[in-house]
Amino acid sequence: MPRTFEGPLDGAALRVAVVVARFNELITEKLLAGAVDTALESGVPDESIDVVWVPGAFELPMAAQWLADSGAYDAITCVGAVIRGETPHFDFVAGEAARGIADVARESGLPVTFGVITSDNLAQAQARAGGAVGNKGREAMLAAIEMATLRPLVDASMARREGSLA
Ligand code: INI
Repeated sequence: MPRTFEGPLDGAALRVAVVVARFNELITEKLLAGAVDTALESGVPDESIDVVWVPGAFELPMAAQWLADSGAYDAITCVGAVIRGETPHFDFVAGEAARGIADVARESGLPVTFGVITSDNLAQAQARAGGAVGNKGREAMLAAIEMATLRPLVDASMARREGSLA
């Protein structure tokens, strides 16, 4: 039988941060609410949730890096909304946000999750911010919690395996 690892969605012991972009705030405030509500529903204590605002999605990776470097969090969720119709540099802003957030996650070893809507128009963004297609902030927080609780399971198992081989 293969050994299987899956992080439980239990945030009781976690400290989390949400980094939220102010650009398209009518959308991002809904993503923020989705992320915070999901953390609370998953058992993260209210006092263990911090929220950090930045100007736009382009700035999300830098703030996430600061928070990761602080050592104060088990997981970080980034939320933002980049809407193609509103900017000729959509691809740069969306691409840098995605690449930067992935870089911070890999380099810090901390779950830093991507709750950034990238859509063609406002209606598509609304649908993904608590509308018909769900809430990207909620999805990103669930991913953050799952990854944060998965890590110790994997670490402990690998340590046991190394111990048994020693
Ligand atoms: N930032 C966003 O979060 N979403 C957008 O749709 C957007 N548009 O349209 O340009 C946007 N631009 C600002 C950008 O994120 C930076 O804040 C700015 O370039 C300063 O670095």
